[in-house]
This record gives sequence, C-alpha cells and structure tokens, in this order.
Amino acid sequence: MCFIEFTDPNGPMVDNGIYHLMYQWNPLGPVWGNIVWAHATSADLINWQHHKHAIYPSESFDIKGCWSGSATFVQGKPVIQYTGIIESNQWNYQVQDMAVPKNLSDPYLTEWIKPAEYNPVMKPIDGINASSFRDPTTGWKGPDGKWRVVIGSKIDREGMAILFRSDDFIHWTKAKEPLHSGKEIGMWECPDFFPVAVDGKKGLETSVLGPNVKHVFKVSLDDTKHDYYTVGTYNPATDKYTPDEGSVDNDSGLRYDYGKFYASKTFFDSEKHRRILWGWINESSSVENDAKKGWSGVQAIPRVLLLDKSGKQLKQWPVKELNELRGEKVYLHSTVLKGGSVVEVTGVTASQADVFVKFKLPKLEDAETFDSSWSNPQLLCSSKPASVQGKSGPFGLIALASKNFEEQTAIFFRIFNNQNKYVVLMCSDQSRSSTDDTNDKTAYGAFVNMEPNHDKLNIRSLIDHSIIESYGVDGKAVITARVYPTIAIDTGARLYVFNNGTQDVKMSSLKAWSMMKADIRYLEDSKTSN
Ligand code: DQQ
Repeated sequence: MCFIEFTDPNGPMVDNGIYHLMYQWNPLGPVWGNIVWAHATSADLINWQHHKHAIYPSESFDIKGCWSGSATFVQGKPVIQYTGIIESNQWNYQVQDMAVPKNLSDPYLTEWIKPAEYNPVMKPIDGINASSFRDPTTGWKGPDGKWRVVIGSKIDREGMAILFRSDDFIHWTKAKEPLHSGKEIGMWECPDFFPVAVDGKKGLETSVLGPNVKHVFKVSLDDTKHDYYTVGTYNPATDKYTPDEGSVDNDSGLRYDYGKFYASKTFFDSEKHRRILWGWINESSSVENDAKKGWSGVQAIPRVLLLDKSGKQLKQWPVKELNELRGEKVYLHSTVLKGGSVVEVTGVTASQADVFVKFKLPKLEDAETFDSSWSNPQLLCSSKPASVQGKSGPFGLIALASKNFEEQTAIFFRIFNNQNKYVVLMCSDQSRSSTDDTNDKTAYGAFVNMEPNHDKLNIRSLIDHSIIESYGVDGKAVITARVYPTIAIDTGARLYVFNNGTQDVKMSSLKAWSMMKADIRYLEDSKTSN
C-alpha cells in the first residue's frame, strides 16, 4: 500500500502543502548502521517521492551518525534538530545539532545545511551520560516566549526527559529539572510531548495551552522496544508534566500499539488541523531472512490521534487519504455468526485489503467469568489463541489464510464478565501465521476500555502482505503484526470472518476493499548514495 522502508520516523512535517517524512536509514543494507536521514515527500501522505538524503554525516559534530530528531517551525520556517554522534573514545558520544533548509523556495526542501557557527547546539553537560542523550522533540513555546525542547536520557535506571530552553532556537540552556522522569525503566528514546483537545475533533499545534487542553507524553522504552504514553497535565510555570492518576508510564502503561510499533513521532498537520502519528513497524523475521529479502522495517500508515471521550486514553484512526487506494468493494449484511462458523469474504484481494467489521456486543450474562489474575492481555492471548473455544468469542477476522488453514492470522475479541462489567480482550494471533518457524510468532493482546452502555465492537484491519494493522473499537486499541506466510500469499491468500465461541454473535456489517498500490517513486541514488 504505502509503506516506506526502514526505521525511526524523523522530522515529520507539512510545509506549503507538502508532507515531509524523513527516517533513519542505512544506505548499505537491511540492518541498523551507517545512519542517515532519508527523505520522502507527498501531497497526500499516501503516494511518495523519495529524494536524496536530507541529513548525513559530514561534520565533526555528526561524523559518526545522524540519529533521530524532529522538525519545528520557528518564525514560520522549518528547523530540524537531530542527534549527532561525534568521534570520541567514549561509545556513541551524542550531541544535538540543528539543520535548516538551504533553499526555502525549493518546495521539496531537498537540501539542508548545518550552520557550523552554532553546532552542536546542545552538549551532554552537568554529568549527563553522553551515550544516553538523544532524540530531541519538536519544540514548543511557553507563555514566557521561550522555546522548550526535551531530549531522551537516563540516569542509571531512571528514564528522563531532559529539558532545554532557548530564546532564539539556537542558543540553549539546560533546565535544572527534567520535564518528566520515570524510575527503574531504563533509557527513554524518542520522547514526544504534545497537547490534545479535551473536546472536539481537531488536533492542536504543539505550543497550544489552555483550560480545555490535556498533554500527552510518550517515550520509546529501549528495554522493551515498545512505545508508552500517558495523558496528563503540563504546568508551563514549573515546566513539569504530571501524568493523570491511573495513567502510568512503565511496562503496564498505555501503548499506542500492542504489537510492533516503535520510535514513533507525531506532528501537527496545519493544513488539516489534525495531529498525525508516524511509527516504525519492525520485523519479526530473522536477520538472515531480512538479508535475503533485501530490506527491513516499514513505516505504519499515518494515524490521526484524538483524546478519547473518557479523557483517559487516545484514539487512533488511519488518515482518511488511505481511502484513495480502495478498489473493488464487498459488503456483507447483518448476519448471525453461529458458534463455530467460518465465513469466507470473497471478491477482494485478500493479500492487500482494508476490512471493517462491526459486531454487536454479546450479552454480559453469556460471557465467561474473568479471572482477576489475568492482568497481562498479551499472555492471555497466547494462552487462549483463536483455536481455543470460549463462550462469547473468540470472534473476528482470519486474515492471510491459506486454503487449508495451515497459515492464518486471527484478529479477534473475547468477552469476559468481571463482576457484571465487560472485559473486552482484543488479540492478534500470529501463532499459525507462517509455516516458516524461524519467524517470531508471538501473539499480541490488549484490553479495550469500553464505556458503559457502549454496545458495539468493531475491527478495522489493514492487510498488506506481511503487515496487518488492526484497529479495535474505533481505534481505542491498535495491534500491528508482521507475518510471513509462505502459502497464503498473493492470490493464495484468503479472508474470513469467524466465531469460535459457543454463543452466537451478531455481525452488524462487514465492508472490505481490495487496496491498490501506492505510487512510491525512488530517486535512483536515494537508496544507495548521496
Ligand atoms: N534509533 C535512533 C536513535 C533512537 C533509536 C538511532 C530508536 O536516535 O534512540 O538510529 O530506535
């Protein structure tokens, strides 16, 4: 569909109607190393033109690598801040550098200069560990007119978002206190910090403050390779962020995605007034297999982020421009899925499809009793994969299935009754996704917070050969999986809706579309050299 190769998204932005995505890229092969910022632009976030590398090691302040960073509009002009690795006896010595467009009248901003008189703009002072000082956020302005940026770091096992302030976005002073920190969780990579509106469907520019605004703080935990966020309050007078109660940023916190999704970053789309999330979907295959196929890592379909009505979590949904790629459509009307039924969805290209299925929430009294020791949804999905019959569920989709089901990936719900409240478990079960056992086939899972009186469940799955991005219950929980079928490929792939519970389930509707390929154009030299 519309994926671009490799790792962390860097400096996403929109400038004069053109979207820019830069990303960490190894020009020499499908493994991490030799890192540059590759660059692609798009008018619609779906079809992309690659350009030559935007930023690559060239100066003493970045000669060993140009690592992740962000873009900020300063007086209306884009400025990039990124982590430069310098030559040193110390392992991966990190500083922060800035780059500006060479020619602002070039609509694609293909050339970036790194002002030698200012770089590096931030150094690991005051005892900061130079190998744990990276990934500057997009800057925001406080009511005092000063810019702020945070940098990911750690002291011993304490993850930290170190705060810097500046009057001019060039000269930076480190604040005494971090914006936020978290004990015993290790390095915070790729922090992201942005406001969200309490009501309404619009995204907010990064510096917006106000009574109807909450803040979101996200970190990529190096230890677990997952992205965690909290919703909370930012006090611009003290420059402190405080997560709301019940919203924790450790291994049991909220995740953007309960599958493969890392080093993500948002930007404010000033053209369409929305906040868009980009993230790197890493592989679940062996390094040998990546070498064989010649690439590794993709960017997820960009997602619009909004605060959920509960105010406690975010909701995500694919950008609506994705619908441009929809081709043939099938539509299944409301039907009751009897316990044990498997219904094929024909008429679409099952290997590359957009599927949206809606179910009515089964009666609570029909559901299995929830055991309060089941605190980890991923483990629950592993111990109760799609083949394990339940009462209300498992029901959902079977994607990338081979004719005889030797290969299949099931995305489904199981409903439990916990003292007369619903517990909705969403799983993506990769355990039978491929007959090639060298791949990691771990199942993923999430509990979906349902509002009282909410009676609908839905799954939207974006299926693209080796990637399945599944949005549960209007995007309250998202699970992305990498799968590597060997038989269920191209026209050998099939799509089904199923119910493996003993109770009947009402499917209200199912819509599916074959998806066309996005138009992705490479510059001959953008993949190999500068
Ligand atoms: N990847 C970059 C770092 C970042 C990490 C290096 C996260 O800047 O911390 O390629 O994947």
